Amino acid sequence: MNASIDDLVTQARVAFEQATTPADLENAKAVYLGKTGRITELMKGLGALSVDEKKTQGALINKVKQGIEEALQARRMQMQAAELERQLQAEALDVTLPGRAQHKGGLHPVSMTMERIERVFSSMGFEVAKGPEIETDWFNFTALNTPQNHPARSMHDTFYVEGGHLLRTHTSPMQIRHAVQHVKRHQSLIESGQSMPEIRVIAPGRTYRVDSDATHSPMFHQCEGLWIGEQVSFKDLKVVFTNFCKMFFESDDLILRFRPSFFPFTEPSAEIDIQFASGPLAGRWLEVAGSGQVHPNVVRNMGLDPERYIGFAFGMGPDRLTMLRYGVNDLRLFFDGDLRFLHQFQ
Ligand code: 2NL
Repeated sequence: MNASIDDLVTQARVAFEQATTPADLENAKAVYLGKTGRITELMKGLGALSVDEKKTQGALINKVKQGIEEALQARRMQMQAAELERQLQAEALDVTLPGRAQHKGGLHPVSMTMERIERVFSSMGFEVAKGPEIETDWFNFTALNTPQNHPARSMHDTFYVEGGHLLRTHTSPMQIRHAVQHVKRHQSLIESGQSMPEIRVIAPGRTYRVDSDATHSPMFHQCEGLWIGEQVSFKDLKVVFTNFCKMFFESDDLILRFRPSFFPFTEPSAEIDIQFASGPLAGRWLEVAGSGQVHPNVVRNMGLDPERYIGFAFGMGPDRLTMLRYGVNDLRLFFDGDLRFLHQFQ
């Protein structure tokens, strides 16, 4: 009898060990310590015993009960510890893993040049005008004094789209649009014979020509500039463009040369060449822009009297300026989208 009572602790311990969940453990506990459990049954049996037997048997049952409770408590702690360990494992962080990279975007080198040009001219009081890439024949050619038979108008050189429209071959049409708006805005001033505020604007943007090789892309960038007033001279063109070059290339060590040329929209006209005194391009004359005094017919097409208003215009290629500034030797690199090339500018 006593031996089997002593065994109860061992039996209970085994049952508790075999329980794998807290619910299992509570069920196992009920078998020994519950209302109809083994210990309770033994307690009930004490009533039939003598006083002496009650004493020894009661003490023994209590000892066994205590042993079972200890075994239960030990198993509970063990389960809690195991559960905690499992959670820690599940939530473990491997701090040695490489971090998730934050991929930062960046501007295309030509966009950097465009923004640079805009900043420099803004600092000299120029507005920045942006507008349509699909143009009318009037704004792209006729208003710019380009005759009907001019080769630039041929299908060979210009992309034509439906409805007689075309992809602009330069950004000058945007300057005409800007000038016409400017003149309209100040019409009453002009009609009353007073002075109109000067037109000072640049037009940066995408332009298109039927042309494709190592130095020509069918889509390329252009930035034109226009300054119209009553006292604007070729001297102002020289000052403005020289200042621009010095600011753009961040160098005072350069000289400009204005070489006679021809454009339908300017008269006289000049190519602008630049020469650096130092650096990898030192000593060579590099062509950077076309320019000239705005042709009287073009001034008239802006809605102004060419006898009173005069000015200059220029046009340059930001793609080429980007190549010069960063030492890039192939124009096509700008349009291939090769990240190995583009990353170098970030
Ligand atoms: C070049 C030549 C040039 C102009 C652009 C212009 C614009 C107006 C009126 C008169 Cl609204 N002229 N633009 C003038 C001379 C040259 O660009 O070789 N560009 C890359």
